[in-house]
Amino acid sequence: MLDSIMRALAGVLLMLAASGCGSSSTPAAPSVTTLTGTVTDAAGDALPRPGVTVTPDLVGATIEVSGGNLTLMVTLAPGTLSQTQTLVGVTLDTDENPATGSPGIDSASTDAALMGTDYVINAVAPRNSAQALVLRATGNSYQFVTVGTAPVTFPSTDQLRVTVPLSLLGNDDGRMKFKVVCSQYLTDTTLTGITDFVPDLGQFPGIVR
Ligand SMILES: [Ca+2]
Ligand SMILES: [Ca+2]
Ligand SMILES: [Ca+2]
Repeated sequence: MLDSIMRALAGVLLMLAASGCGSSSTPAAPSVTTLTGTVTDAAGDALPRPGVTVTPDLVGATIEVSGGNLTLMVTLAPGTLSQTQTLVGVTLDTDENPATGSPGIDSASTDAALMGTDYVINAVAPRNSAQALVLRATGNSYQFVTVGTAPVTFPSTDQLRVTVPLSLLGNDDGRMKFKVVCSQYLTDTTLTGITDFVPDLGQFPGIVR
């Protein structure tokens, strides 16, 4: 008697399990999760700097993380990106902890309460190349070491793209805060001050989720 009840219960459980499966008619999502974050900025707000005729002017940036890689796409206002002379710097707070990494994103630590920069992707670096440098903060003191390089491509005249494996970013989970700055090379070893920020200084950083 008990045995038949148990078998009947098992049958009901199987049916429930089967109906549970059947009710979800959509196929399982692919195992590759894509995380994204986008920031935008006005055109025409870049700071003119001595020695530069066309000032790099950021209008937007997107980070996409998928399949173990981070792909960065930065867009400048039409005609303001020099593919060989503009330096775009992407500051990443990979652990989303303002207390770790370099404080803020500029030398005045303006954003220190919002971001502690753990990694920077500089593109192009060096000048006149199609290469990006990946840098890691070595402490809480604006000091960085190079941890790798990546090729830079230009999908259009005003866009720059870099893909970096997460293994170069401390095997981060891809969730992070970020801001983007730009400046212009004056010589191989000197740059203008930052000409534009996205999001602007003091504003909350972009978030990759
Ligand atoms: Ca701008
Ligand atoms: Ca940090
Ligand atoms: Ca993270």
